[in-house]
Amino acid sequence: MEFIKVTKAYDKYIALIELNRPKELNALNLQLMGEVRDALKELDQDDEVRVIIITGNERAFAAGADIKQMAGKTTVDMWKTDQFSTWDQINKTRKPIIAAVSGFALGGGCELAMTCDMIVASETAQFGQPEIKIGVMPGAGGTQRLTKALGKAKAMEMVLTGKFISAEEAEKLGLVNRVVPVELYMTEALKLAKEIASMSPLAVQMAKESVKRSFEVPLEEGLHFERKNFYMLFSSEDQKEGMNAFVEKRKADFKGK
Ligand code: DAK
Repeated sequence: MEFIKVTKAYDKYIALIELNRPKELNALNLQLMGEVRDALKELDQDDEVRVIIITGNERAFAAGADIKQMAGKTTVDMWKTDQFSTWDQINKTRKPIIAAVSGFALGGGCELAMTCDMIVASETAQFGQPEIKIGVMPGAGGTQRLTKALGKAKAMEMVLTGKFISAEEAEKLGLVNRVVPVELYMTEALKLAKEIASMSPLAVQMAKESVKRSFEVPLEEGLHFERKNFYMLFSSEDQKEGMNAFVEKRKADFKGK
């Protein structure tokens, strides 16, 4: 891996993917995105890992797709590289992903954060879809996910003017889970990850799948999907462990079985 670093923490339950092109503000070139896709695919299959965190550095989560790499590209070039399959793959990750965002989360960087399941932001984080300023528009979910998170008026303004919003505003608008001082954003993301990692990983993944489903289907179908997952969890050892632990007044020890 040249442009990301992958490490594990908390009894290997938590995997941390750090975007690592600091000089370019973590601009997402094809190779970096390929590495993120491959790492997520591997971590999703890794039984030890329960929660994944994606982060950048204090100055930038990611300042967008690599403009220098894209500048000379034609429609045919873009079609042939089929970068969307990379993004689709990321979106298919079953384990919960937390984006720990500090500094710039712009364009593809904002889209990557929104593709994650939760966002913990530092007070210095800035979110934006500035593609309009370089003659294009969001292409990796920005017009859809931002609109679903913020509503039409705010999303439209951000997408059509390219203006950034602060972490504080992003929290007010419901884009991020919480905002903390810059020196604490990783600690806070790890805290959230640990809390989720102490639950049954099967229940967590099925619950994630069900919440995500609500964005895709009408309520009736979503409720049906939720019920199937709910029933399914009653065939897991974790369900027995969780409920028995409650009855026996002890802490549950979930094994993901
Ligand atoms: N691409 C390439 N290099 C970038 C970059 C980017 N997006 N952002 C910053 N850099 C580089 C700068 O060129 C500079 O490099 P040197 O000139 O030193 O070699 C270095 O990072 C530091 O940046 P600045 O000197 O500009 O730093 P400042 O603090 O002055 O400004 C800034 C920070 C973030 C406001 C500014 O760098 C900026 O405006 N950056 C561009 C932000 C942007 O427009 N982002 C959207 C890019 S378009 C797709 C999926 C997704 C996408 C496309 C396709 N498919 C699946 C097909 C997404 C598209 C985008 O994200």
